[in-house]
Amino acid sequence: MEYLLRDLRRTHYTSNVTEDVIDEEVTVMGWVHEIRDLGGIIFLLIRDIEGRIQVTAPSKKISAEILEDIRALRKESVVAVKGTVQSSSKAPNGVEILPSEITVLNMADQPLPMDPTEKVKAEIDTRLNSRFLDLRKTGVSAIFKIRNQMFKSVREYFADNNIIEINTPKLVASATEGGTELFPITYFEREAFLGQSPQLYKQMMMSAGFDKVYEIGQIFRAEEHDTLRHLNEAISIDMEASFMDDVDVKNILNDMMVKLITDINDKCSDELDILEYKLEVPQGRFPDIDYDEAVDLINARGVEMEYGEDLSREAEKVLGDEMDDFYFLSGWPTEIKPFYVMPYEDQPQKCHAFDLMYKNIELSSGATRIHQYDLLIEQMTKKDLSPESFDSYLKAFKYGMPPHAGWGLGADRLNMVLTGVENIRETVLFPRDRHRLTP
Ligand code: AMO
Repeated sequence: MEYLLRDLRRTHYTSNVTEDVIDEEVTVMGWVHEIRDLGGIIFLLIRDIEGRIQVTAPSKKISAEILEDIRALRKESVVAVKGTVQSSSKAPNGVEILPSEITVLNMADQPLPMDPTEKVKAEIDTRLNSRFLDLRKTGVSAIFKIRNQMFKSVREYFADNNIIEINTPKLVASATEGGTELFPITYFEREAFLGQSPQLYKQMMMSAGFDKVYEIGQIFRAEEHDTLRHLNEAISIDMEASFMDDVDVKNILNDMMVKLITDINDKCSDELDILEYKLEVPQGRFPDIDYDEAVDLINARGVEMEYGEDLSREAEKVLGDEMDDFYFLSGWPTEIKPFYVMPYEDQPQKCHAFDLMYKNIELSSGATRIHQYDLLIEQMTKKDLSPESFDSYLKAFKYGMPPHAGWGLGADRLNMVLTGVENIRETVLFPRDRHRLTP
């Protein structure tokens, strides 16, 4: 048995083995998905990133040596199969490969810790414990193919609108988001934290004159939540724009969602079919409900909510049932939003903050920011934050900070919406939650 690649190279992915290459010699490489030995004939299903192809070995046509090699194969082993393509009405794709050479590149141990053929449903924990095998499933890799298109479309949207990509530090000195906890770390002789949000940096980039910026990066939240929508390490798509307010950046978010969903429908139709999921492209502007109105509505539907509270799960469900799929929830109480959010001029107990909701999931939060130094200090003090610990941030507001606004959009939650999965862990290769730090 051979285990090395040497000068062996793939000539075709399984998806390229079609009626166009009948009678041609091809080499495919992948995993042994299935072996069916009927005595006189053996069927192999080889799987790669693109799909599966049947390899058919009738004992009358194939050498005894190759038949022996096939019989020795174990499920999920890695192989290279060279052979001739022939048409077959019985093969799943109408063609099959008649093998002339089988090279085992790695034999898989048995039994497998889990079955990656989707025949047996496994619990999420079992799946995550052997995630490399779980990710071999077509239905699971479809989520990540959609995720790939999601980031591609988002980047395209930003590039088309002259929004500059930035990268900001994730090792930071202070908190930005009230309410969620920080992960402390030891940074040489001092205490530091893992960043909760690029908030302060994206705002500083407005003072730096970059006009419009975005970042796609990790955010770390030491929340003890154990829900289907929270992770302790998530990906946030953040944007910030100068000379704009909350309404302008809502429009940006709205337009980006429409492009994104249109793209996913156009470019990932196979993956959506695999997931048996339909995505509707939203039309026009998303409706907008004011926080006060939402509180009244929630109470009217029998779920108690006091003015000034954040939405409970039950309250989110009420709104999800009443509103369109996508909607904005705006005009939040200043008290429960972070210090950097601009209060209404005439009614400072309310502020220019909004959330973008999809049914009952919060996808994004954003706001017009305070750009005046004195007002920022005032708001920090009201929230019991010490301005001294924000020195390097505050400096950026003293020497020419333009009015600005922005938002943060949870990429993993967005991925849930685009694939229809109900557990956020499904959208992350190696999720980090309250109980999981491996693999
Ligand atoms: P916020 O804290 O609301 O706002 O976060 C923005 C979005 O990030 C996602 N998100 C999470 N996703 C999974 N697990 C978590 N634990 C988690 N926490 C947040 C959500 C959320 O809507 N600085 C502001 C944004 C801004 O104003 O620009 C911020 O971080 O989808």
